[in-house]
Amino acid sequence: MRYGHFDESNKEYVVTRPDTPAPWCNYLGSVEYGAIISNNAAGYSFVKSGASGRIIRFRFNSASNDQPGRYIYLRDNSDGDYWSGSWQPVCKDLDTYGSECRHGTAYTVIKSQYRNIETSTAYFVPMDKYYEVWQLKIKNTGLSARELSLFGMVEFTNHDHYENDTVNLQYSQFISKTYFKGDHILQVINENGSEASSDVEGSCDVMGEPGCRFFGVAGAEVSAFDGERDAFLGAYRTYGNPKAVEKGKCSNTPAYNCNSCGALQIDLTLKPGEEREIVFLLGAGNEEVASQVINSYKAALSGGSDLAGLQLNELKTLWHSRLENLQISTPDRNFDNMVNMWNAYQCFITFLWSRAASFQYCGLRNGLGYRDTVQDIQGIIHLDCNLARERLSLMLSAQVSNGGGLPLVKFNHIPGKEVTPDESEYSKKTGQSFYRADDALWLFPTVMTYIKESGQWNFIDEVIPYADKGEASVYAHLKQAIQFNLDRQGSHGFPAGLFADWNDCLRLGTKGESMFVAFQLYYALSIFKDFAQRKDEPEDAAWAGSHMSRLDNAFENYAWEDDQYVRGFTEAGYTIGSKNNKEANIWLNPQTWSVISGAAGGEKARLALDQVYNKLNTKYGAMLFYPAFKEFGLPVARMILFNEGTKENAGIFSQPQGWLILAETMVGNGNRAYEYFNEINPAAMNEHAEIRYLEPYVHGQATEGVDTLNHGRSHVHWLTGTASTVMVSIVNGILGLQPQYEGININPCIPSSWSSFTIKKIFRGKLLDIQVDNSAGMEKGVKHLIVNGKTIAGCYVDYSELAERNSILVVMG
Ligand code: IFM
Repeated sequence: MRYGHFDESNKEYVVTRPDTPAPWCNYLGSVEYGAIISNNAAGYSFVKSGASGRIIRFRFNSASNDQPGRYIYLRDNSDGDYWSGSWQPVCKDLDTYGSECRHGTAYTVIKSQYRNIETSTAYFVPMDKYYEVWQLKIKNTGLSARELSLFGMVEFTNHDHYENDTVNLQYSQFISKTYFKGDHILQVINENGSEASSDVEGSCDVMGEPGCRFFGVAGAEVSAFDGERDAFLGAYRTYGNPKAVEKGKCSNTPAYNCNSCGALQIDLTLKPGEEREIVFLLGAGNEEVASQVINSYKAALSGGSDLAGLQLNELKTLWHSRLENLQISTPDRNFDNMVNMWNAYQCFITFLWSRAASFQYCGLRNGLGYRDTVQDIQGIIHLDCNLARERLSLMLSAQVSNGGGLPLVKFNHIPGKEVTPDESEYSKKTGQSFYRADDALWLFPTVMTYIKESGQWNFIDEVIPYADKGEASVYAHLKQAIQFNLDRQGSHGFPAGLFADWNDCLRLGTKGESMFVAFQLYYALSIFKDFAQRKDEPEDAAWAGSHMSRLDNAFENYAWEDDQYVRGFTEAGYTIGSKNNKEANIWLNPQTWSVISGAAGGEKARLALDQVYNKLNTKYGAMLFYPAFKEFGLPVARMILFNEGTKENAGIFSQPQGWLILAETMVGNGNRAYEYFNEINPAAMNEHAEIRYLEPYVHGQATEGVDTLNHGRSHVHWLTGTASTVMVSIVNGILGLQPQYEGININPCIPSSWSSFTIKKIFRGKLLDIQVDNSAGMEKGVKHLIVNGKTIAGCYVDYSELAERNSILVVMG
């Protein structure tokens, strides 16, 4: 069943049926003022943190998981019939109510049509602002005049902190008030003073400023208001039938010791064909700020200028120009939709918000996970190198001087001054007390990709502080990261798995060994060796090379079983992922990472990937391992806690699918890589949205495997490492765009049925207008390139060949 479609030219997904299987969301704003909104206008807003800077209340895990939100009610005063500008919360019968939601780049437009009244509401956060705009256009499309009342409504939190607001009502309800100020409702929290944030050292005795939020309107007079939620809704009612809307009159009740809200009533008459624009404004700020903001829209509306429209266009221009850095046209529209818009946009959203705010999490941990963030960077390097470099430098400054990464990098991270997991204070502050084995190893592909894409080789010599003490060049940081794992090994000479490797559920400890980390380490050594050679550091290169040889032998002697790699060894000597095991006897990640790392080539690579195809693949992607754990479990295999076929317990974890696609392209299997991509491509599931559940335009964290009752159902939308991993596998693997130090390889690995396709890529400021000719029906292999008329053998273009705009023909064969 389908609920919408892609509008490629506007870079939008259009939801045409509002009763989607789950709320289908979008992100608005910036890390300063962020917002999440569903296709039915549900969701929440926050300043800096979804957990501790919350403005709109949202009830996680409520029955429809889609309330409350940013609601605009409409009432026909001739007969009292009422509806909402988004289908929820009033939920008129879809036979009489028309609805459309357009999710675009940092904006969402929701339209309604009911009884000859059309509304269109654009929701967005203007660039660099601490407030959001709900730009409502309302039109009477009928033949008679209409007497209407509109009610804009938002439920405020009583406390900035989500938990206090949700479960500590004996406190939070008594610190919040609302005032009506003519054109807005002002909510004041802690008017008598507050305790400053507990993140600040010794803060509990410090008086802080009151916190203010406002909900106002420009373009119409307010005829009545409610600042108290229950006065607006009425007792024992829901958002679907508020008393004020039913009666046609707000009660002018401010909030005092109860739940605050902003509800503004506007009465208006619309002549036949008449259209009005009314702008609701919600944000953080006191009365002065509110008045400034609201007055700017009033002035624009009365002067006939379209301030909201201009701001919306500014956002579109910014986002579209970012996405323009890579655009493709292939025979597969669903593939193009993901590359050109949605996967790229998701990469930016995960990069910006990390794992902070969604309909599944609200960011309680207040920091950046090390591994997630370093991987997220990879997803945007090809689109915005500068942004990537800034975050990469931050993450290097969160590496401890012993080489490991801080598991959680606090939002107020201070390089050189942080405590580490070796000290109990770190655990008190972050709840994390152990190193993960993999964290700093993600730096290697990320640094390499950044340098090759940007051409900024000198980054390798940039001096960056460590998190705890001292400083070193990026090169030395990397060497230290390798040392961290060399210093922590088990009896086979593989790196210890510590508190976790990529798999949060695998607790191998200080002596159990992880093959994932072993392959990551091998890859890190090969990248470092290459850096050392370029820097003319032969001793370092030899050092890295000798560890690679040692690992090669260990892989051969202990990790390879006929046609597959094992997953690891416990401290007690049990082999995880051995084919002789009853459970979990074939794992996905060691097979793919053996190839990605370069440790397995030729026959071994082929056999390992064939095992995945034969034993783990399903029509919705490859399972993380199989069969699920039912017996072997704690303390090592914590995934046993999950139902079989779910998440890390034999589920189809989405992020590793990217590694699988990449590995297949590395061995030249374009058909199989594409098959795997199609299995997990959200856009390809648009017609079967009732099976997948999640938004058909974003990757989720995991899909249910074959053991569950709902094979194919996906969970945990938007904020997942899948975005970057799949993006890398497409850009680097399928499209074959592989920047090198002094140029670029263009070496696609595609389905043999694609006879041609085009790519437009901005590479170090130069346009590459690429046409791929695959009339030979290849999966991989480039005969020659024609670059601006000059024929070049192979797939490499040296930077010196490039002009500002380049026409490149890639002839496969
Ligand atoms: O790798 C992790 C990630 O850091 C958080 N989500 C789960 C993944 C797999 O365990």
